[in-house]
Amino acid sequence: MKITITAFERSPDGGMGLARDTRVRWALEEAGQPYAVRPVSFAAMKQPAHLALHPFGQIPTYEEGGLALFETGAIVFHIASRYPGLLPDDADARARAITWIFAALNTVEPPILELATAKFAEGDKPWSKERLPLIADRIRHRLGQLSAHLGDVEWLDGTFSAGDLMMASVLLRVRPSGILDEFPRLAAYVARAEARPAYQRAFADQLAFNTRSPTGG
Ligand SMILES: N[C@@H](CCC(=O)N[C@@H](CS)C(=O)NCC(=O)O)C(=O)O
Repeated sequence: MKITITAFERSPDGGMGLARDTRVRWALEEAGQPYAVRPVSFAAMKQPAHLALHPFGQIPTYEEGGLALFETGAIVFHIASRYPGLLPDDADARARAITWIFAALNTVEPPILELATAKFAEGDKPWSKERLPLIADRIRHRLGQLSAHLGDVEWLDGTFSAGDLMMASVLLRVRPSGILDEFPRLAAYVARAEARPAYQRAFADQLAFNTRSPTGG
């Protein structure tokens, strides 16, 4: 069944791979599934046609036959459930890998998002200077806990899984702040994830997509 995802017509990051379509591309590459990408402009994202796919007017979305999904957690979980390669066969190991998807999105990503909001949407507010270090410390607290859990192992729970994909994807978003590099084990973990051929393909594809010429060449 043909898979189509949506992505920013032009990602605001210019192809750094931080927009969330990258994690979906990565999951599809890990699962060996071909897919098409439909670009959506900021204006089109808020129009009825896109809102029918994504009630919050965001990207990415995922269409496969009659199925339409939004939320990267649900999309990556769906890909990992439908295709082999991203979740272990053992039921308990599978449940633990799924737990890491939730942990990445519900526990690690929120303060990272808060930092981006504080910098880019609220950076001109008078209280912003005082707020930023508080958020940075909340991120450090979480990364410290994650680093302690990871220790010196390669992946969060045995073999690489959708949980690692989501966690590395979330951690990549904090790297530009410099905070990730304060945690060498986590920086190395992200580097291992980035070195995976599937990530390399996903990254290259989003870069080509976000730097294509306006005429489509
Ligand atoms: N929780 C959602 C967040 C989706 C999201 O924030 N998408 C961003 C791009 S990475 C977006 O569409 N931003 C534009 C907007 O919100 O108007 C998910 O994981 O899919």
